[in-house]
Amino acid sequence: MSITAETTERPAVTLTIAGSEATGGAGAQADLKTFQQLGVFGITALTCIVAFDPKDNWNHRFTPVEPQVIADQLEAIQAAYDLDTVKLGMLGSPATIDTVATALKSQEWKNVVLDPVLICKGQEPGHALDTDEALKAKMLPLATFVTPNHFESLSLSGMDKIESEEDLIEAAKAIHAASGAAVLAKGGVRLEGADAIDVYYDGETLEVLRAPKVGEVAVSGAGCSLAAAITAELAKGASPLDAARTAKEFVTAGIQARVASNAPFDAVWQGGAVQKAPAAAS
Ligand code: PXL
Repeated sequence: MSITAETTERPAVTLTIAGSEATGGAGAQADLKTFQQLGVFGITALTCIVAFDPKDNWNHRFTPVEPQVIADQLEAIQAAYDLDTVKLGMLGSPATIDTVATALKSQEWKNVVLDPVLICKGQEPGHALDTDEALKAKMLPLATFVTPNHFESLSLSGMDKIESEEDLIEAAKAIHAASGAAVLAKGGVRLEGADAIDVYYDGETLEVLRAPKVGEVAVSGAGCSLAAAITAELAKGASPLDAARTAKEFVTAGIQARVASNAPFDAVWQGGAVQKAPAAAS
């Protein structure tokens, strides 16, 4: 293979504030691979390190990064780049949420994409409850776009069940009302039916995005890659609805091309999605 320089165009710069998931399926690793694949320059502030435990049913071993170390990373990043787009992944503790909220409030943002990762197996439940509450109180108001999964939609909407497309629409509307953000509420494999549906709602436009389910088992990194793809598209100037549509196609292709692993979940392969060339001007 030979390599040649192809472009002199400068990419948009996109930050993810997220955890490391060591096996590379989810977290900051999935975000950076997605950013690269969609043509934006990715940077990361790490909030925690997750190492699955193969001796204990692949439960999560969770190690938070010291708040000062998170603040230091963000100080370096915000001094080095004039950023307007950020993605928030696993934050994992009230102390981390405070640190990240302080850094976010130190500047203006055009796009704050919140993947409201609520609990991580292996975390002590009382601790997780505090984290959920801090996330709702301190992060949700800063978000311009939120991407809750089924479990997170229940928690953020306060609904006691989401079993149908109508329920998911109600949840998306409730989360929009609580946050003011554009919402993409993900049904994934949790809702019955042949399609994986996601509900987009921004206060004006309601759209149900559909793609045929690829199997009935969730794939690691799908949620992270979806939110990262939305972030990349917003950074390139797409509207929130177009960003959601492109991200859905990107993740569907990544699930179809998934990488098998010995862990319980296969991993999304972000390289499975190839960008279409823009239509030639006629
Ligand atoms: O998929 C949610 C997620 C996000 N971030 C990190 C994770 C996980 C799930 O394992 O480990 C770091």
